[in-house]
Amino acid sequence: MIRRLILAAALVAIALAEQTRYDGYKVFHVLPTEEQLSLLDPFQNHPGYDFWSRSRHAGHPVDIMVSPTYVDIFEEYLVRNKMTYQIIIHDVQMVFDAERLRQMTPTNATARAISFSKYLTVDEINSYLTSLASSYPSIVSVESIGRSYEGRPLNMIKISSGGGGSRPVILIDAGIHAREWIAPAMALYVINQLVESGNHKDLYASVDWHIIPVINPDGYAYSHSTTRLWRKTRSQTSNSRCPGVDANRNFGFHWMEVGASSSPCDETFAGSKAFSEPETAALQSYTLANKNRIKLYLTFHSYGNYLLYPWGYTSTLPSDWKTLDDLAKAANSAQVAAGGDRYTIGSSTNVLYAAAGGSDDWVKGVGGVSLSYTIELPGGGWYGFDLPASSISSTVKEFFPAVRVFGEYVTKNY
Ligand code: 0X9
Ligand code: ZN
Repeated sequence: MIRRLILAAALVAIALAEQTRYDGYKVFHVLPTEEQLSLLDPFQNHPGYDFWSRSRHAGHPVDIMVSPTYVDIFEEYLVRNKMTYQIIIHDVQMVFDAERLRQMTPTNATARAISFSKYLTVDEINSYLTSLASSYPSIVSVESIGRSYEGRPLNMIKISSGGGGSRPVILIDAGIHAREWIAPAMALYVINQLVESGNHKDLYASVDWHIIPVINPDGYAYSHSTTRLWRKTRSQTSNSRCPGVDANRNFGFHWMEVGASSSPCDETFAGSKAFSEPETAALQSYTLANKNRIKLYLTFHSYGNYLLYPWGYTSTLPSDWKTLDDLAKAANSAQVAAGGDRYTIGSSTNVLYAAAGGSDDWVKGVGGVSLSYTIELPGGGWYGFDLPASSISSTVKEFFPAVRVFGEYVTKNY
C-alpha cells in the first residue's frame, strides 16, 4: 500500500516536472481607444507576448499574457502611451496550480454519468460517447471521421431518431483550439441534454445532430498533460522546435490571405499548405460527403462572448448576412434570458479581426452550409482561458437555450 502511494506520488511529481511553467507571467487587460489599437500590433507574434484575446475594435478588451522579462517594459509602454489597463493575473502559474488541484480532485463521475464539475480528458470524453452509444443504441452512434496526427480517433457522435440518413444535419465541433477547454465541455453538455435529459426530443425529431466534441485531441491532451496554453495541433513542422499548426487557419478557403502566419513558431501558423493537418482534412472530407444534408454549423471556441458569422477573410458581408445576424440575435436573447452575459454579434472580420483559413469560412464558402457560426464562449472573468471548473456547469447551462434556438430554426426551416 505504502509502496503504491510512493509510486503514485512519484508519478505526479514527474508529470508536474514535465509541465510548462508560467511563474511570474502576468496578464494585462488593456482597453485601447480607437486611436490606440494599432499600438499593440508590434507585440503580436512576439515570443514574450501571448494574446489571449484580441480585437481590432475599441471598447473590447485585449488580454495579453506577458513573460516576466518583458513585464516592466510593457507596462512602461502602456503608461507612456496613456493606455487604460489592469493587471488581471499577477502570476499565471498560481492560477494553473489551483486549477490542477481541482482537476485532481476525484468526482463521482463514471463513464456513464458525465460530470461538469471538472474538465474531462480526451479518454474520459471518448468513454462517455461510447457509453451513450451502448445505452441509447436506437438514437446514438459513434464513429471516427479520421485520425489525428498522433493517431487518436476523431470521434463524432450522431444523434438521430430515424430517417435513414436523409434528414437535415446540424454539425457541431469544439476544441479546434486546444486550450479553450470550455468548448468541448459545451459540446458535451449539448450531447448530454439531447440524449440523456429527455427534455429536448423535439430537437431531434426531424433533424440529426453530428457532434465532434474534440476535433484537435492531440492538442487538447497536450494542454492537459504539459502546456496548459497550447493552442495548435501537434504535427511536426519545418522547425523541430516549433510543432503544431493553428487548425483554424488551415482550411482551404482564401488560405493565408490575412491574419495568419507562415512561421511555424507563431500561434497562428497556417500550416505548410491548406488542409496539411489530418484533423482539418477529416472535417473537410466529412463535410463534402454530407454537403447536401448539413444546414447549420457551430464551432465552439473561447473566449470573449462573441457570436460570429463569416467572413473572417474579408470585411465584405455575405449576401445572406441578415439571416445569419437575426438568428444569432435570437440565440443571444435566449441565453441572456437564461442568465448569460450578452454576446457581441457580427461577421468575424467586422467585430473581431480578419483571419483567413477558419473552419466557419470554409464550411460556408466551400461546404455550402449557409448558416455557419463561430461561438466564443465566456472566459473566466479574471482568469482568461482558465474559466474555473466550478463555473463550467453554469456556463454551459446558460448557453444551451441558444443552441435550442439554432435547433428549432433548422427544424422549422428545412
Ligand atoms: O482566431 C480565431 O481562430 C478565433 N478566435 S480565438 O480566440 N478562439 O482564437 C476566431 C475565428 C473567427 N473566424 C474566422 N476568422 N474565420
Ligand atoms: Zn479558438
